[in-house]
Amino acid sequence: MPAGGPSPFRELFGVAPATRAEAPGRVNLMGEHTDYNGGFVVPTAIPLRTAVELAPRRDRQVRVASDGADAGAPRGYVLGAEAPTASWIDYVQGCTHVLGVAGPAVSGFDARITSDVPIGRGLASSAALTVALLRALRAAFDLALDDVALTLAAHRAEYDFVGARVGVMDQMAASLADERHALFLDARSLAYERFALPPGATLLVLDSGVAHAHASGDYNTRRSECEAAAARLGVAQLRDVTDPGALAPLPPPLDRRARHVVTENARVLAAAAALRAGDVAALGRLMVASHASQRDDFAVSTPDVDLLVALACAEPGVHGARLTGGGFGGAVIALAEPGRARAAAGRVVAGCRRRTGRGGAVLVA
Ligand code: GAF
Repeated sequence: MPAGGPSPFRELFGVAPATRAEAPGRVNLMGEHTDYNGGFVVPTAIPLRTAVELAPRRDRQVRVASDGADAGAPRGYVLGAEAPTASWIDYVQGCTHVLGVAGPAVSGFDARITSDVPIGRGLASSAALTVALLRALRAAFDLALDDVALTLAAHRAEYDFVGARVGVMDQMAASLADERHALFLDARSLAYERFALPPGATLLVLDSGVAHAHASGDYNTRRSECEAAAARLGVAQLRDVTDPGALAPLPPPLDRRARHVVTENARVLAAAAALRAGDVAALGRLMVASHASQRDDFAVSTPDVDLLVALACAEPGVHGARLTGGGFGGAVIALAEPGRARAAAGRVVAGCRRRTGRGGAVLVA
């Protein structure tokens, strides 16, 4: 756009935006599929973000344009008549639906979404969108929502309206995490603590090029398996089991699913201790163990993701690597010595492309 020319928002809607808000994507350093089991996670924000520009309207019409998947003319709906469509607009509808349940808090609005958080790569693009949108709505309509209430509204939009039975980690990270700290979160009590990321390591984010969709299938199946395991063991959530030996009565595959959750929770606690001590070598070893558990017990990895992890771990100067996020494709994180990180990332991605002929990109170094 030439300097001084009309903004894309004005070109779309004929008015200037009244407000603009942002939220980041995240990677999870440790604790995969533990949040909906009442356990622990330790995500951190990444420098990829979603922004929402927004202008209130006088009627109850909502019009939203996105630069994402099906970019183009704005999509629309009427407040109070939200209905799922199995597309990105459902995340917007989910937010206004959740706000509307509490009363007519907002009027219609025009909004424009821009984002560089890739969709379906395990980097919490949907939470970045819902948290950014709710922040914009909070500012535009002066809503009395503190950050935790806003986080929970974003979670309900995804869980209740979109139908992805996700835990609360991604919304908490989008709302409360930053790029210099890890957010150590108890997903049951929502108590959290921030640890500075160790200065002796660089975090790499490597994309497998394979996308997932949590609202359709495998993720919800894993959650149901965990709930079935907890019910058979007579506990409220798998968080309540700390001894893997107690899982012996479970039939396969529930025994393996539960073993991942129980051992992964222990790894989060160990990772928090390693972060506190600035022990990057220990953190790297925990990442490697976490990946094996996700691959062998929880069955959420894919051959391309396993290859990225194996190539990364074979690089000198890389402390460890693991699948991050919900899995079934997505991205890998690796912890590397700062002076060797970029070169290692380039070689890993090139090696992956050579072997598979597809995918593989450095998203954040
Ligand atoms: C997805 C979900 F949204 C999170 O709640 C979490 O369960 C994660 O997968 C796996 O750890 O990102």
